[in-house]
Amino acid sequence: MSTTVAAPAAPQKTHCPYCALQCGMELTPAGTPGPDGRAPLPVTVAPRDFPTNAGGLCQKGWTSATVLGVPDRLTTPLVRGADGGLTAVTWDAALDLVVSRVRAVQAEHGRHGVAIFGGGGLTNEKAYALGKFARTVLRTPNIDYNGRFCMSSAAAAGNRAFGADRGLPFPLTDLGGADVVLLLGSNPAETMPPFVQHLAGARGRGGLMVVDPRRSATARLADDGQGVHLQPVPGTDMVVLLALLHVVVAEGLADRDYLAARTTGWDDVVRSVAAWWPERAETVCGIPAEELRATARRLAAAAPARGGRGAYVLTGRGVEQSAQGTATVTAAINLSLALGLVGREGSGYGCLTGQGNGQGGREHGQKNDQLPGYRKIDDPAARAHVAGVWGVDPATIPGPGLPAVALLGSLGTPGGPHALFVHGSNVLVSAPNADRVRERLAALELLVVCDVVPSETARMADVVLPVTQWAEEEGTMTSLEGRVIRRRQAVDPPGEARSELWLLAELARRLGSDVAFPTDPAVVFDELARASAGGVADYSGLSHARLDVAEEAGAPGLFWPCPAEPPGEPAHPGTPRMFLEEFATPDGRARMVPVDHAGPTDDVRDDAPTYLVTGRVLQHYQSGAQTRRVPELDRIVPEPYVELHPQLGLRTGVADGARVRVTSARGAVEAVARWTDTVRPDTVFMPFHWSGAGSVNRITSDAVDPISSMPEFKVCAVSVAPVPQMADDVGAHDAHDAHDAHDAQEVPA
Ligand SMILES: Nc1nc2c(c(=O)[nH]1)N[C@H]1C(S)=C(S)[C@@H](COP(=O)(O)OP(=O)(O)OC[C@H]3O[C@@H](n4cnc5c(=O)[nH]c(N)nc54)[C@H](O)[C@@H]3O)O[C@H]1N2
Ligand SMILES: Nc1nc2c(c(=O)[nH]1)N[C@H]1C(S)=C(S)[C@@H](COP(=O)(O)OP(=O)(O)OC[C@H]3O[C@@H](n4cnc5c(=O)[nH]c(N)nc54)[C@H](O)[C@@H]3O)O[C@H]1N2
Ligand code: SF4
Ligand SMILES: [Mo]
Repeated sequence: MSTTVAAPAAPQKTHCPYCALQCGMELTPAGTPGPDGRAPLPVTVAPRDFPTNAGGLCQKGWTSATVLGVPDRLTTPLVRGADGGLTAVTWDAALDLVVSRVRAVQAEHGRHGVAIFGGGGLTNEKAYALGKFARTVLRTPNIDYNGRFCMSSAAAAGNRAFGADRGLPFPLTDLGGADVVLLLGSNPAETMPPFVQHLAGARGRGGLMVVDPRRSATARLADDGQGVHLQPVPGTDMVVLLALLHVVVAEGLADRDYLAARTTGWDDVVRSVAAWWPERAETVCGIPAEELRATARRLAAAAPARGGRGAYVLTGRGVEQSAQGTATVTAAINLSLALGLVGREGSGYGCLTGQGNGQGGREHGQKNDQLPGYRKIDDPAARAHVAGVWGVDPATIPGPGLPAVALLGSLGTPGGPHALFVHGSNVLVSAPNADRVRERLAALELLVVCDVVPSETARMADVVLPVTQWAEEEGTMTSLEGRVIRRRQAVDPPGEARSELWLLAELARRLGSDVAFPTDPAVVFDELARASAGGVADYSGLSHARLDVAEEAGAPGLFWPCPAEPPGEPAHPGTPRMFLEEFATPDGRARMVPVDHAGPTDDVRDDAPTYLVTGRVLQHYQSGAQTRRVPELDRIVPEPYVELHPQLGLRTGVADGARVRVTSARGAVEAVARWTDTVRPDTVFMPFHWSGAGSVNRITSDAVDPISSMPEFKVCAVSVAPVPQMADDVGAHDAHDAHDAHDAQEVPA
């Protein structure tokens, strides 16, 4: 039944499984191949030279191969038995069960009653197949993915302003030449450590500017004359940006020629920042007016129009995961356009995409409102083109479905989905207001989770399907720069683990569909390329073979758009730098849109006077499903914690190292307190990588941005108190552990 080819027992050039930097690595099977030529575990990981990492890897990358052989790796399908536990079964039995339950749900609730939740870590091929499966086999509108948690505000703002959303519309190595890099809400020193080398140029010229309510590892890179750290009140970056643009206007620092030639909407934007003079902004964001003025002047001086070497404005999740995330990114774009930075070599605006395939994952149709090639699902021409590639009637392709938070919130409700397939996300840990998500998952008639390990979400499933992971499969990923790169197989999958391409093809066949689902990733890519032809994200000039040849010839990946050229013409070289001539809007100009400050939805108040901000630590990745299973990483950061300022600790009676309870309108979590003066005294910080009593998403807000539907993970209001040390403390823990154990069924080894 296996469709995977035995991997040759030779070193393979591939990329890290985790973040969007997609550091280049080489995997070498360390054992001797068996008589069948199969490459056994373990494999050794070595960094290799690739433009984003230049030979570097972070701790997660170095230890990534451990996840291939973890003791609880899923190796066989599991179904929930009469006793409530998960039991190993054959693929046939598991798929038969899925098919009969899907049919029952469809019969009772209609086609939209079955939903899919995808992931930004899936290869381009899998993301494409998943969207196609939803629209042609299930014929449900309800497919969305975890990129909604991650990239959607920057994507919405980029699409609106530039007509296209490629996180970095320039190669990362361009950063090195700039005088100034302004980083808003991004902590690459922990989230993409090898990225830091690209900041060396700006640091050397004193031009690294970091905006973060914490003095993060990245903010510390701006010490000793290498730049500045602005430490705003959480959720007020909008005000910082409006004030910077106010100064640019007031002091005549804008690039008037560029604005006239390349943009529309400038006059409205000028009016919109008039009321945000620095002294007023200071009262909201807490950054001294003179610091705002100095920052605006330094940034403007770096702009090409003023004779500088160039400047980049980059946003991360700190400003995007907000109910005003799209507006805040728009403010960052307005500032960049005012200074003439965008679509110009040596300067630019970009957002730092997070997940391994966060960029490609948002292009090929696993978004609720999207068809491949970054096409809109409600555009008749797009529907006709893609229907032609799929061999279906355009009228059978459903319209837009529910975005992620609404999708999860409607599970098991009247009119909502009653069956859910999860591919590449651990929503029980990573979605906002997670206790509510647990309730909704429990209300489903069918939960199918495809994963490589028994994640918290998998342990709630009715059916768990073991799939192949990065080093066990072929495919492509698209890095944070929009560079399409090859993922290569180095080892064979264990046990009965199967590729999701095979799994979707099997389900399509068993559900009676006659739509073709190829299982060879190279063939799927060719189809994806045809489906993307003429779209915003055009891959039609690419193929696995072309990418392999280009890499051999020293071109590590090719940038989209890369359209197919007519026969006889030289192949399109790809597009490292976008918008140099014009933007992807109908009139070729960037659209400036006025925005204003609203503040967090769940803002501080008397009974919740402290800001909670959330984010990441170097050693753990996302929900921790993978990195918590790597002993070297787990040992360094074994449990959740709460960073708080000593002043707040003294005021609330929470000692350093003691257990602290953090309570929001949604509930309470408990973890170890870590005193640090790197966080503002009005703010606590928690990483989100764990389940259980200290799982911060049990208390985060599920308010969403009205344009992008991205949830407000970053800022909510909480109160902070010591956890009583006595008997009732023990009681509280027991109760929580019991609650967890109840839902998290043991998985047979
Ligand atoms: N180690 C590690 N690396 C990762 C990941 C991981 O889980 N672990 N995940 C990958 C993914 S998917 C992503 S999306 C990226 C995310 O990469 P980043 O965006 O760099 O990561 P975060 O830690 O979520 O947030 C960055 C910073 O935002 C700050 N912040 C919080 N609230 C605010 C605010 O109101 N304003 C401002 N200006 N800043 C604020 C936090 O203090 C934090 O330092 O990382 C990728 N790389
Ligand atoms: N409070 C708070 N919450 C956040 C954030 C935050 O900053 N603060 N950040 C948000 C962001 S930016 C993101 S991206 C999300 C991410 O959170 P999740 O969506 O939960 O991401 P992961 O933990 O990476 O989950 C990926 C799962 O897919 C599995 N997997 C790996 N490879 C494959 C594959 O090829 N196929 C399949 N089917 N499964 C695979 C992994 O084992 C893992 O269980 O978290 C969000 N949640
Ligand atoms: S920075 Fe990202 S891609 Fe590079 S090794 Fe670390 S996790 Fe992997
Ligand atoms: Mo992300």
